[in-house]
Amino acid sequence: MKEAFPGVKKIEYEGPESKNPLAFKHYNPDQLVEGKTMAEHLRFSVAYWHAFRNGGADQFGGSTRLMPWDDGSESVSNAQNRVRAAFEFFEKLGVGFYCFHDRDVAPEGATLAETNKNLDAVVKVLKEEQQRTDVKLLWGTACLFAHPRYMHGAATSCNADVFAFAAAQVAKAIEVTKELGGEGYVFWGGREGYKSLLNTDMGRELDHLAKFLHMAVDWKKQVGFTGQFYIEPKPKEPTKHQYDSDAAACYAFLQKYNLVEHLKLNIEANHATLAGHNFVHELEFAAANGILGSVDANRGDLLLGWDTDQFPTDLYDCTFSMLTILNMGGFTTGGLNFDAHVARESFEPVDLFHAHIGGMDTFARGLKIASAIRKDGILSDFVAKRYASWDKGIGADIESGKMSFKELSEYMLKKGESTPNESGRIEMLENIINDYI
Ligand code: XUL
Ligand code: CO
Repeated sequence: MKEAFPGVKKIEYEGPESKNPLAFKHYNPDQLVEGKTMAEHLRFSVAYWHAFRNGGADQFGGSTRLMPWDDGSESVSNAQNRVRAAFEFFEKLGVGFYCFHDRDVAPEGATLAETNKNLDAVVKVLKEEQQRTDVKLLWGTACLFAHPRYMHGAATSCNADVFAFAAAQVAKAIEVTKELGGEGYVFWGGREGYKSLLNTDMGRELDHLAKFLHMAVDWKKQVGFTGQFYIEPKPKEPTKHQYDSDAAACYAFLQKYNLVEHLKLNIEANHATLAGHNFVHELEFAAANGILGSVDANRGDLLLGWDTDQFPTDLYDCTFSMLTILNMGGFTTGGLNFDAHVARESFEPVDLFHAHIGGMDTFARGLKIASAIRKDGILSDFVAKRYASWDKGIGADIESGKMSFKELSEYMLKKGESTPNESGRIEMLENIINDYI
């Protein structure tokens, strides 16, 4: 096959002074930060569906992107060529991982058996290319939302046969993920939600979703897949109400159905803002509950109410998210997957490089800044001091469970009034963060 990106050489680190748009200014893969290389901290991944399947179409017009390696057909040979183009891109970009849905990489056939055969034929090339390049699979997933059979949902469909089809599809997708050495597997509930309560039995649908995930956990053991399972929260799109609406809703669901030990969360920045949260709020909630697994790194547009999936270039967001990730001890199986697409106007192949370079450099800067903040201890010292009343005396007694309402009433009746509060100093802290950025 001809080179897919003939005009682009391997992207190198040239440092902050470089003016070369096709070079990294901050992402220096081998540079050590807190004892690990940047590559080990950030674990960047390319999302196959956006980088190689999304042509830029929107509700008002068709695809704009030039993809000279793609003949536009739904043939297996075209899918295999696309894989070779994708791995040339991963290699030139210097990224360690990629992610895909089953239907991104291989075309759907007339029957499930035919579809599985198509998938196997493409997985063979994925495996060859992984071996050739050492690029790894961060996670695999199944597309349970695009085909018309999933119009009412997959695991939450009113049609039991559709549940069965989805189960068979996920079983195969888990097998394929294992075959490719995937480090994780994501469940994003594409159409697991509802549009109208008039035709929906919500309790039954939630029970079905839990049953589906338990079956997946059993299957994982049966086939010997040792990667991490994740749920990806999202509040809306495509259904009006999605069951996995945010990190807290997912955590409650996992707890109710005894699934916490089996699934962590894959937090996506743009999904957090759609849920009315900051990206870092979702990360922090997941980390505080021990279920932060991986990240879909992108950005929304607060003036638009939909999932715009833009590349992350907001330094504040990237700094705060890296602070949370460093504070929790870093990724294990997870990473930063660019679930983002180039703008419809950025239609040339080279734009794919510019987009990813920007995302990688912004997170690398965020990592360096977050590490400097941690080293100086300014935020952690402030927070520790703010909660100092809990370290001894009455606070320590409450935390250790020695106190009841009776004793606290006696304590306060004797004291008469609580110790005065101290300022939260929010503006001062915001100014300090700006000094680091
Ligand atoms: C949809 C979304 C998905 C998941 C994988 O908004 O983020 O692409 O990341 O199914
Ligand atoms: Co995503």
